[in-house]
Amino acid sequence: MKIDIVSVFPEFFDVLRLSLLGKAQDKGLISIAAHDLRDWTHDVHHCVDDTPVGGGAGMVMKPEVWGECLDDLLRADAGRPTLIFPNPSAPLFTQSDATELSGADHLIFGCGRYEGYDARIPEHYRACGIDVREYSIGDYVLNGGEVAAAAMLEAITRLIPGFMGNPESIVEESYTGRNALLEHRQYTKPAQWRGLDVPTILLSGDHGKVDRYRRDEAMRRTDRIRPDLIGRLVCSELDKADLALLGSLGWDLSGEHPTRIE
Ligand code: 6GU
Repeated sequence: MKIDIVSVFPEFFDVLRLSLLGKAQDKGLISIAAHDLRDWTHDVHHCVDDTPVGGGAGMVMKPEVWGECLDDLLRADAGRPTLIFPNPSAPLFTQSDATELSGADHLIFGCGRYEGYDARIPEHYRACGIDVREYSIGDYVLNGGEVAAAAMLEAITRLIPGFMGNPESIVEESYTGRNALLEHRQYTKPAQWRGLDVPTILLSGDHGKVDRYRRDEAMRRTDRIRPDLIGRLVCSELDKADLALLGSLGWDLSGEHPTRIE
């Protein structure tokens, strides 16, 4: 997978050399290039923004500079590129978006700063028939798209076959698959630490019991912290023990999805 990132702070992405992302680049699984948007300006001040039309606070990134930059990056493309613009006012980026995009062959992240970018930029490339996505990474405000792009990039690339040392760790983790729950808590040795015990059932060696304990724990945690995820489970895909537990936690399981009993 080829990844281009456009930003006025391209050095921000030096961190992507570290850890598994660095290894994936060394292995040739992905190639990442961070570009300085100001390289596509023609004025002495390398200006990339201007005041918002219609008034208001802050600055908006100019379409002409982005247009020249993205045209160049798209011209170099042989496959099907996907353009991604981090945007706090866009739909939430989810694990299923990450899964879908992990099959792409070229991603281009366009990181806006200040109050954002001219809305005609994504509109133009969409009209050209390019796959253009705008995503937020959560309900909070960042100074620019850089942190959001790094988060999405990490979520996407770790799903590329061969990226992870142990591919099984992807199968079991939170938010994966149709019946997504928060993951159960994890423990390692020693069995006792500062007066706190590992749950004894995990030491039993009985895999069936351990699996059930973990599943119950995952459902209880999800019920408490993210009941919206319980509401998205599919009742017909739950086993007897799942249904009994959710029933005891106050869920009605007679429909397609669980609903809270008031
Ligand atoms: Cl994608 N950008 C910015 N600036 N803030 C955010 C965000 C994106 N997602 C959540 N907050």
